[in-house]
Amino acid sequence: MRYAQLVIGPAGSGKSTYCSAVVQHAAANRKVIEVINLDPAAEYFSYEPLADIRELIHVDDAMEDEDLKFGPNGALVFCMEYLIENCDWLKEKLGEDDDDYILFDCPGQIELYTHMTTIRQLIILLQNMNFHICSVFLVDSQYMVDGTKFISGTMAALSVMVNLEIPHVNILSKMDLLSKSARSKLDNYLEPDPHYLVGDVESNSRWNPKYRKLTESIGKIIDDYSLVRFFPLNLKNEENLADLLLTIDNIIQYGEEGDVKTRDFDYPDPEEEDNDED
Ligand SMILES: Nc1nc2c(ncn2[C@@H]2O[C@H](COP(=O)(O)OP(=O)(O)OP(=O)(O)O)[C@@H](O)[C@H]2O)c(=O)[nH]1
Ligand SMILES: [Mg+2]
Repeated sequence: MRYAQLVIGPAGSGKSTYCSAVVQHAAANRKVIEVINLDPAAEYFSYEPLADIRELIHVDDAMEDEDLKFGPNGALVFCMEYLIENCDWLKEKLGEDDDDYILFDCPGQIELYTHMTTIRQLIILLQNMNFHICSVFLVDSQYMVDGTKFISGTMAALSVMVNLEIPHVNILSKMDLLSKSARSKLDNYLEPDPHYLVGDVESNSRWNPKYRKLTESIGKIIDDYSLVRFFPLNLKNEENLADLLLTIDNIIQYGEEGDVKTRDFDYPDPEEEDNDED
């Protein structure tokens, strides 16, 4: 069995920084976690990647090509499709070792996760290579400290969860940047209470009553069905990171000794049961 985190999220949400922090944390605990850069437009990251998509294709290749002439966003989507079409490159880089633990540092284009199918195809490819995968969706906590933004971020997370169909953890990144008052406001949202969220929505526009009602209904559905939860992450706090990794490791069954146990269960004989009732 092999283990992976698909590190995804909007542009600049802290994906590459998270990958570096996880690698360092693992090293400090004598564990090996590797990172593969899957961002064809990446310019800087501080980890040493096991593989780098830019060796296969760079976003500039798709933009400068005389026939393709893509803009930056189309070029990025093209590169991800190119990766799937040329998946032998990735297979070769991943090799066939058992027990690997890999972080995939993905691009920051949200459409890839909310409704396109390329990342889903990548997931199937990895699952066929024996990977247990968890998607880790980072959202910058600074954009979540008012009611409407929080609901909007929650809906984005929900779209990703529905589109990718794999075990999923939502992270509020960059918690170290929040002021005390912003932190306590966010704490109220983390136990989602639609009334609290709606209380935060401004009430000075003409269409506001309807808008409030819609916001409240969405908040209520999310709350009633426990659809989305966020894990607040402060990378400067090792214990906080360790807690998160423990949750993820449990999800992907990393570190469990031996195979997953199967239940030894004898189904009752229906005939015998009928006789008992008589
Ligand atoms: N203070 C603080 N800054 C952070 C944290 N995580 C990321 N940053 C900063 O936020 C900026 C973006 O971080 P990245 O890790 O490059 O974000 P990304 O999601 O990989 O960005 P893209 O790959 O461009 O989508 C950088 O300037 C980081 O230094 C954090 O936990 N705390
Ligand atoms: Mg990045």
